[in-house]
Formats: sequence, C-alpha cells, structure tokens
Amino acid sequence: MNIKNPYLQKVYQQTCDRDPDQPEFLNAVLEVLGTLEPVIEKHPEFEAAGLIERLVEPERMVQFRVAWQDDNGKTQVNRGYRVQCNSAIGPYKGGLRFHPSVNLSIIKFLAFEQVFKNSLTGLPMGGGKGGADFDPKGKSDAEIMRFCQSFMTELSKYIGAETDVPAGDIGVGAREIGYLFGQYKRIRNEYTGILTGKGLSYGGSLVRTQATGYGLLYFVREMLAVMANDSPKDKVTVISGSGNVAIYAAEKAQEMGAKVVAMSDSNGYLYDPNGVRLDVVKQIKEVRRERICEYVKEVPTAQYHKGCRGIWSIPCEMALPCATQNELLLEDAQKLIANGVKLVAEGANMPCALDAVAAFQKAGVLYAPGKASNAGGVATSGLEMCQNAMKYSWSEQEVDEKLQRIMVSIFHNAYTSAKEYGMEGNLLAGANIAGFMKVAQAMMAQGIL
Ligand code: NDP
Ligand code: 2IT
Repeated sequence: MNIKNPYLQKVYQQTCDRDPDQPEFLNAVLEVLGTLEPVIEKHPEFEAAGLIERLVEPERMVQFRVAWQDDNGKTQVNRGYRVQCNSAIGPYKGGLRFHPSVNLSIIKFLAFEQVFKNSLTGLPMGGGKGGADFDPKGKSDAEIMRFCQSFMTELSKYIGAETDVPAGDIGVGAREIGYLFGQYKRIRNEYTGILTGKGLSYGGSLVRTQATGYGLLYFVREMLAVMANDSPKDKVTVISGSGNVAIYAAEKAQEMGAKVVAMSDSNGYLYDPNGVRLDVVKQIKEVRRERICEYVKEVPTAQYHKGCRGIWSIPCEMALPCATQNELLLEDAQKLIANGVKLVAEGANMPCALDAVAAFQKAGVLYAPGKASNAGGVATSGLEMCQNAMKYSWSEQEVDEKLQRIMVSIFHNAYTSAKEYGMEGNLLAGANIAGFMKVAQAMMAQGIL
C-alpha cells in the first residue's frame, strides 16, 4: 500500500521512526492512512491542527506486572497492558486478549483499529485494548481465576464505567470476564457495568456471546444483496478459527442456508464436505476446551489436516477469516481467487495481509474489512452498557434487531462514503473514511489535546 499525500506520508514516516519495532501497529496505521488521502485534501484544517499526528499517538498506555501462583505453588509473572488510544467520542472501549503472542505492538494495533470500528457503530465509544502474554491453554480453572484476579487488581486503577470499559477477545470469554468482574467489585465495592460480555445473571446482555459472528453474517447478507444482488444461501463457506467469533459466524451462516465446510484452530483444520456439525464443534471447543482435531473422531467422514493456513486451499465462494491477524497471506489470497472465491469478510481483526487485500480488490472479489464487518461484538457491548446504565434488560429479539440495524447501517455508511470519495465498492476506504470523520470532527471541536 502506498501513501501519496505528503502530509500523511510524513506522519507515517514519523510513526515508523518512533516505533520501528512495532510491525502490527505500523501495518494498521498504514492501512488507515493509505485510504485517507481524499479526506485530507478536502480538509486542510486537519493538517493545521496536527490531527493525524495525534490520532496515531495513544492518549495513554499502561504496562504492568501480573504475578500469580500456579497449582504447584510456583510464582509466575506475566506482562499486562491497557492502551487507551482515543476518547474523542466516548469512554475507551475494547477487549482484553490473553495469548502468549501479546506485546505492545499487537495491543496498540488493536486499540487503533478499535477507534474507527467503535465510531462506525454510531454509539458513543472511544477506542482501547488490553491484555496479557498469558497462555490460558492447559491452565486449571483455579489458575485462570488467580491470574484474572491479579490482572484486575492492577487494571482496576485505570478503568471505570465512564472511563474505560474492557471486554473479551482471544483467550478471554465468559469465564474470564466473570472472574475479572468479581475482583473489580470486591476491590472497589462498586456494582457497575465495568466490563461487557458479562454473564446474564450479573448484568450481561442477551446476544453478546453470538454478536460478533451473527453481526458478520448480517453485514455479509446486506453486502451481497447490494453489491451483487445475491445472498449467502447455498454458498460453500470456509471459516477459520473455532473460537467465539468463528462458531457464531458458522451458526448464522448455516441459518442463512450457507454450507460451511471447514473450520480450524492454531494446530490445523477440519474439512467436512457434508457441512460442519456445529453441535460437535461447540461440544469440543466450548464445553471440553479441546482441539479441533477431535472432530474427526466423532465425524469420521470428515478430514483433519495439520497446519492452519491450508484451510485457504479449499475451494469456496465465501471465506470468513475469524482467527487472528495475518492469518491469510498473499499466496492464500491467490489460491482463493484461483478457486473462484466471491466474497471475503473479516471476522477477526486484520486477518488478511495488506497485499492479500489488494489482490482481492484487484480480482473483483467482494472484500469487507474487520473494522466494519466484525463491529457487531463491540456494538452489542455498547448495547450492554446502555442496559446497565438504565438498570434494565432488553429481550433477545430487541437486542438482535438493534444489532441487525447497526450492521446494515455500518455497511451503507462504508459503501456510501467510498462512493462519495470516488472509490465505489472499496469498503476498506469507505469504512476508514466514515469511521475517521466522526472522530476527527469530535477532536477538532475539543481543541488541541
Ligand atoms: P477465541 O479465543 O474465542 O478464539 C480464537 C480462535 O482463533 C481459536 O480457534 C484459536 O485457536 C485461533 N487462533 C488464535 N491465535 C491464533 C494463531 N496465532 N494462529 C492460528 N489460529 C489462532 O477468540 P475470538 O473468537 O473472540 O477472536 C477471534 C478474532 O476475532 C480475533 O482477531 C479477535 O480480535 C476478533 N474479534 C473478536 C471479537 C469478540 O467479540 N470476541 C469482536 C471482534 C473481533 P487456538 O485455540 O488453537 O488458539
Ligand atoms: O475486537 C473487538 O471489537 C472486540 N474484541 C470486542 C470489544 C468489546 O468491547 O466488546
């Protein structure tokens, strides 16, 4: 991706010079700045106010020690983070990731993306992200609890229902949110909506568990209808990952009549030409917390292959990457294109490398960037915050209808913005521009901060 505008180019270069060791963050900055040229040309006041320089510098970043005892009584030390990127349009909002790969670059990239995503939802949420380089795999329940309690003891100093509201992400689901919430309540003696993704018995919202995956398919349905006069029905579909986002993307895709033939985890992928049995996947991943290779023991007609990127060599019409960043590279994109893929929509955050995205766009494949198509999770978190503030709960139907409306509106916002700036069909540019404009206007109104 090239940046032609001299101001954007200068800011990108300064960002590279400042943090040369943060490839994921620099990639996310390049992806956004690479599409903002027409906006900057139309609004010279943004340059005069140093707006882009401020946008790429998080408002605050904290890094902290998380010490905890394992089941053998041995002390373990992990590193915790919270990056509060931008609060122009609302309190910081964004998930927590527990994965051994977590570092400052990854948390900064996720926080930066979250700023635009949250803006696109239309709800008043700024952008943040956090996490730890803790590996939940193979840990006992008691170890997870002790880790979460130690993590929250420190994090609680920096968050608040009107300041910063974390949620889940990779490695942080309902169990972890429960332990984190309990510890916050115990330390502060305060029962507030400090986290989203909570259990239904203590302030959670219906549909939050399913929201990212369902939202992805609501977006895809609208995108296919408007851009191709088509629908997900009967489309052979490949979904990477088998976590929260992947499972509920698969569920809604099947409900819409698509044929989901493959899913994966970080060790390998399953191929089930008869259509993936989601009851089996849920049992393995959600209940037993085991590996996806177990699937073939229960469905012997399916195949299991080691290595996760092989999933992109399966011929399909829809590809939904729902695992992690940079899981789909240029050569994977080329295979998908050669096999006739029609649509790629991101459930994960930046799963497609920038040159893979360029290849899809060049080949005329419909492409949806994660900051638009996976925004259903954080949007429903926003609805959870709203219910908490009202001390009230909406029905499943009410939340689901609001989620559908938000996803349809995000699609149209991105689609229309792309058209307005002469890039019809380029949802990446459209989503970046639409997400950026609201944040930029709020920043301009609030002065130099
Ligand atoms: P989960 O922890 O529930 O699942 C993650 C899935 O991705 C697992 O199948 C995991 O496999 C796989 N995975 C993780 N890291 C890697 C890796 N390095 N290589 C290959 N596979 C990997 O997380 P979520 O489903 O919540 O998150 C998935 C993606 O969606 C992330 O990019 C996240 O940021 C994004 N997202 C999540 C939202 C949410 O509400 N949860 C909202 C919007 C986006 P394994 O079990 O082997 O690790
Ligand atoms: O990447 C994301 O949007 C999330 N992990 C969800 C964040 C949230 O606050 O619900």
